[in-house]
Amino acid sequence: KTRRADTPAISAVQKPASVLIIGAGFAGLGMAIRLQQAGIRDIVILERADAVGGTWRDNTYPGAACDIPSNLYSYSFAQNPDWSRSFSGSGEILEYIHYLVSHFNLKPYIRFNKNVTGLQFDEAAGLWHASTDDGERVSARAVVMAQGPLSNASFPDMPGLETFEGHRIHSARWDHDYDFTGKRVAVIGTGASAVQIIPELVKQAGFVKVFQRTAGWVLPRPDFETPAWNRSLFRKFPGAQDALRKALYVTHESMALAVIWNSPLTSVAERISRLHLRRQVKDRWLRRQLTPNFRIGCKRVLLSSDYYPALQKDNCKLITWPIATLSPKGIRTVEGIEHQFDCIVFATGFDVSKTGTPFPVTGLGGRKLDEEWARGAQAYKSINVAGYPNLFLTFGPNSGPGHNSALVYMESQLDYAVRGIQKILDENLKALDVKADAQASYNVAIQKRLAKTNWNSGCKSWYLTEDGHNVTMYPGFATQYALQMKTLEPSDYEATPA
Ligand code: N01
Repeated sequence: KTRRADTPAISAVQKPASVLIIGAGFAGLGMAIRLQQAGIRDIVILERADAVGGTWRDNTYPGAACDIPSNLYSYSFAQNPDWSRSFSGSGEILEYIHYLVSHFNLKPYIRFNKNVTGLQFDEAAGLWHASTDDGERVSARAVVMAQGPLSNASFPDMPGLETFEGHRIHSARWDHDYDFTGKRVAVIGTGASAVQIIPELVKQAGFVKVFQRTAGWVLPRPDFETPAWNRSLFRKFPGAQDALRKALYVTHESMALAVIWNSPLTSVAERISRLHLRRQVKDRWLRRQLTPNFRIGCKRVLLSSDYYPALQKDNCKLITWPIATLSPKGIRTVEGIEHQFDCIVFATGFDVSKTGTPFPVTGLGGRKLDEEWARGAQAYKSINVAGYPNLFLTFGPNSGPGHNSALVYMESQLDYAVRGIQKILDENLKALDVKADAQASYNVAIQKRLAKTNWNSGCKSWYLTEDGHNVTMYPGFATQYALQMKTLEPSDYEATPA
């Protein structure tokens, strides 16, 4: 049917959906699968890009891969027996995401190029209204925010940034048309993205200078090709893959003891990392420059077996002088030397909003979520916020993992959201709103536990707000997190019938 120019916008007459999901990355698609499996199919997914995949669609830099083993970095309800490596590359992870879309027939739910610009709760109707930047309005009984915590690439606020006349590339928005062959390249940053990019860049570029502000802890990455017999075993006996997944889960859980809290295992992990450095870097001066000055776990632990060797290639140099300014020709460090480049790669991370929301969210009585979160985001069990009924967050405040697969945490959140949404629909509720006191006491307990973690041991990281509050990470084992998400305690919620 063709729409006449004077017909009202479709949205104005569209029937509200049961559930609106914002984002078609891992979380949004997983949410749709779990809802579908619970018999809820009246779903709309709004995706701002023109393709699914979220972070794995965007992060296509050379060497992009996951630093959690693939058997754990996938959904337990959709295991992939065919992973080609122990740690898969971004291309294969994206293929897995495409597989989820086709296998679970998710395409019909997704509306691409729909950038949500605001969410508003209509108290009288018990509906959320989402507006998009092309002027559409989509309404739903419940909303799941799955726009991703690391989806906005950030260029640091450096003097002279705009004056640089060469090429600028951000790790999360790679320019595949740029030919690095023979080029003079700078890499700013030495975090998880940089340690994957640098070994690939040195293979192609003329030379690479790496600007390090803080040396990170690096552990070896046991990456290998999966033998064919292993894949056929997993295909024939899915139980064998389940068993491996459980073993990987337990191993990662034990890492919590090393990286979350300061324990004897913390020192063991540091010793292993120092040994890795000593084995791979013979030059004492370089080793000193690469030795971290904070406790392991305070920042994200890096996994790489080829980062240190890459730094020692003839065409690579580590620069530890702080950057003073960018100039038209390159980068000037504080001791006054100008390094000239054709291209600067910014592996400088993401704009992780810890005090705001990606778009205005208006709840009961016109309250605004970013005003409430101005001094640090908080939620009940990381998923619900008092005053914003029927709204579920994925990777909300204090749900980040430092030691285990993000997807393990994600599954707990998705299943919790299904429980809440089922309650809203089955009991025909206008509003299911977490009580403010339940949220407050949950957060008092979380902050008390956070104070004792390595994240608060003095380093600066994207986990913390400017004033040192950790509103990002969950201070415990993934198992603890999963347990708390197993039950939706009705007494913690205010339920308003329609
Ligand atoms: O970003 P980062 P990332 N001047 O913020 C430096 C996930 N991830 O993209 O440490 C100079 O960690 C900054 O220096 P410093 C993972 O959760 C996962 O690498 O702040 N330097 C740092 O070295 C990870 O935690 C995978 O002193 C500046 C770097 O830039 C998250 O993404 C792979 C600077 C930024 O490191 C982010 O990782 C990749 C400045 N002004 C990423 N500003 C997996 O394998 C910043 N830096 C799953």
